[in-house]
Amino acid sequence: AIDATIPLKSRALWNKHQVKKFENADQFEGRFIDHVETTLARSLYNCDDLAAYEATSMAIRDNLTIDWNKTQQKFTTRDPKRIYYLSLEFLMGRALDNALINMQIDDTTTDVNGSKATSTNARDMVSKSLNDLGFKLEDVIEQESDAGLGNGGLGRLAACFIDSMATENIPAWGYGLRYEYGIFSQKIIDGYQVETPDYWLNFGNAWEIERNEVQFPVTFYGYVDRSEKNTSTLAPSQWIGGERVLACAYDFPVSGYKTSNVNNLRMWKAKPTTEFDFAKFNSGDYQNSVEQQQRAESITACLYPNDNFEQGKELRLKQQYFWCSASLHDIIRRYKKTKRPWREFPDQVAIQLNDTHPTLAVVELQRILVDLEKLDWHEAWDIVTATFAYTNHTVMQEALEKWPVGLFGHLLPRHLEIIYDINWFFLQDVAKKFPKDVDLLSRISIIEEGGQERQIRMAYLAVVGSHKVNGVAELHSELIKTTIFSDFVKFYGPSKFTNVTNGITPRRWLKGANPELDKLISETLKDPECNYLLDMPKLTKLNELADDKEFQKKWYKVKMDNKIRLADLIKKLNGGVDIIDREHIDDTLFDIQVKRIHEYKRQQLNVFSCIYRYLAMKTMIANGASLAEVEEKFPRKVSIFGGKSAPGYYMAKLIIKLINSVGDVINNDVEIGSLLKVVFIPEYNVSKAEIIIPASDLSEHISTAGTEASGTSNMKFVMNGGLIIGTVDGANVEITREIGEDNIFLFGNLSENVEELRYNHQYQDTPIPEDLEKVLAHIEAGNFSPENPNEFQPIVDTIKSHGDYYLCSDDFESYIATQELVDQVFHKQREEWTKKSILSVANCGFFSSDRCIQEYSETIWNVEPVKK
Ligand code: T68
Repeated sequence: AIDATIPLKSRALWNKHQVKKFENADQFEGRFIDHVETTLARSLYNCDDLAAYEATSMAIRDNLTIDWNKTQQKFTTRDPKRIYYLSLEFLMGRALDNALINMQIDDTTTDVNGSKATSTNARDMVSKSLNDLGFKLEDVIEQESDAGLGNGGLGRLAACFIDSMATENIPAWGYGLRYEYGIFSQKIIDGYQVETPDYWLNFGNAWEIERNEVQFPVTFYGYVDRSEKNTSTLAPSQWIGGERVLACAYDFPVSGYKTSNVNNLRMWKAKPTTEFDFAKFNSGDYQNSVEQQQRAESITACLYPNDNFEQGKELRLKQQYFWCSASLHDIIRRYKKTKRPWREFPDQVAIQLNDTHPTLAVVELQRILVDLEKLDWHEAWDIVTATFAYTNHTVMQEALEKWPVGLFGHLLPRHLEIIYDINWFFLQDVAKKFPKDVDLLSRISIIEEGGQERQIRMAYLAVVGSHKVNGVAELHSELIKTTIFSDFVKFYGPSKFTNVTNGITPRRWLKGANPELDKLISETLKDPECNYLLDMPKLTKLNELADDKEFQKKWYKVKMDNKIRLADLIKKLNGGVDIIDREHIDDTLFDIQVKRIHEYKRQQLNVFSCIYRYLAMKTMIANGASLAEVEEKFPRKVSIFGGKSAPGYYMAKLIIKLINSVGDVINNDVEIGSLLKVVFIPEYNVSKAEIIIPASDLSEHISTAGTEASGTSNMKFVMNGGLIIGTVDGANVEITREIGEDNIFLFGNLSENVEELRYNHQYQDTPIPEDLEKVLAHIEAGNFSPENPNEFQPIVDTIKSHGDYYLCSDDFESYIATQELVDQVFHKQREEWTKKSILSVANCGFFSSDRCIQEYSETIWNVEPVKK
């Protein structure tokens, strides 16, 4: 592989100065000081925690970069099939701790005191070195801002997958956008969500490598040139672009657990081209011309802050095309180096579409093959469909991407033509197969007609352009076949549609977030090197210990410590004042719902149940019951909420305000003391999740059946020994199967009944349960908003007057009854509870994202690991 044209003398020099990784504490310390004094231009005397964080990160990045180079060289020589994961969101969180967990060091040197250091764990080694240098690893880690380049589940899934692909030695690259502003940060002011910009790059980014040499021009607007000879759209066409911007690559090395393979996450930033509008310049409008150019950067300025909702803004479409075009040209450039013919492209390249956001890549590849590479249309289309596969994350109408043809054709005129042609051939095939079904054609068409304007249905385009379509949990994968894609199942047959149940990386979500639990597990499994993290089904050994009283005690202690850690965080966020009663912490059920705020996720149902509990407690007291009697009926509990609302989502923001207002009333009611508390944790993000999740006794996954495609926080809670109260929705179904139905608290209506229940609300008055009526009446009376009594009326109205679309009233009673069962087990049968907690962890192995990546690799991508 070594280029024979390089003279021996030069090669010798390169070899002599070969860059080496640090391999022990001493070498790490040397690198650290190097970076402080040269890269950061600081010294011993002004090296603060932030500088220490940067120097540590850069020292580790150096090691990763060396392995990255080797890995990429190896892939170039071996030339295996590669997988490219296209995601508009990568919700990575912090990198330093994760890199330390993944890294292996074999330290055999002796330190200054003559004692032999034997640590093989990079985290311990770096921690000790930082101590010696005058820092604490925990404080250093805290300096890093979260890379919050995603909204929620979809973006975090991409981050877990990129971790598992590296761990599983899959030749994979991720492609995304390098937003200057990630998901906004959330302040709570007077109970309301207030958004502030997240300029996460404020202190630079130690983990990225700016690749000035990797740049692609990307074109927008313009027109399609139809020369006389060239009247058929199927023939190659010339797209004469209007605006041009540059896509510049920023690379993030992605390490895997216990492997020297380092994969790449390539993120594009938009920059102005160096071309200049000379007409403007000459007319003296220099300032304007510069400003125009500057506008290029706005393409990658900001992440769209909606989850499960598509707004249809032109800038969003621009982001999508910018990213798809740059990524495809990069992929093709790499492919072309192999000198293989085009027909082998799908044997070497698999591209996974994370939702419909990258569907333009399908069209762009077809355009490149037909217009630029001059392939025949059908030959090109076979290559395209063999390359792409598509993951669907939702069946909810408001989240399905559609673009008005006017807006689309203005920005991407040639792509619109190609979509029409794709559709034309597709509909011909459909008509041939079902000649009598006239309605089918309009139903299945990629172009939706009949509304005010024709719209492109991106999900349909993604299905037609891919060879496999998968849902993200079993129930969801069945639902897409019977609802949004039922006509496609009729046409293609069911085998095009498959399921890959989501997963999470146990490195971050177990070892990183819950070091005490990791320690207990590795000791118990006699696995000091923590190899179980690569083979999570090994945890089933814990089944034997579920009844062991000694083991239960240790298990319980871990949970207690994590609850104290969370109580400390809540205290800090509350200005140093405790909300949680420290004296009774082990008797307090930590009941947690953290996720994006959305009506379908039903935080409102949870807060209604808090109000119900509060009112019932108050009634008991009013009737003369003692606090002990109240506690007997309603044991100690703190309901913890967290999550962001999309800035423009009125109802979700009002739900946040309601939670805070209810908390204000309940937390300040001296009559009930500390028996019930309601807490809203502001700015829920990945690093907060790492503290919150390990502290749960119970977590809430209570979406209306059939609405939550999978959910992944449910898996995180279970992996940390928290029990679940949930509906029969998303991956709750598989969690029940894996851990056993005795270890999960399920309630509520099933998805097959949802349609009928909704119908009943519309056409017959469904009665509202009496206890819910009381709750709603209390809200309507203004008891949580004395200054503005009608403030929460819109929430009440969704249930009483607008058809209760999310079926809160239908599930309320079984929810309350199930909570009573929870209280019973937690407070009266604590050993039983701990046993369930142990069994949850013992049987959660299926939910490792490593298993997902193996399934995708074998059943969809047809790629294999490349190890040594
Ligand atoms: C989530 N989707 C699903 N979407 O809601 C969740 N949407 O059930 C599933 O577990 C997870 O994906 C992973 O599969 C999202 O998070 C978005 O964030 C989103 C972003 C932009 C546009 C639409």
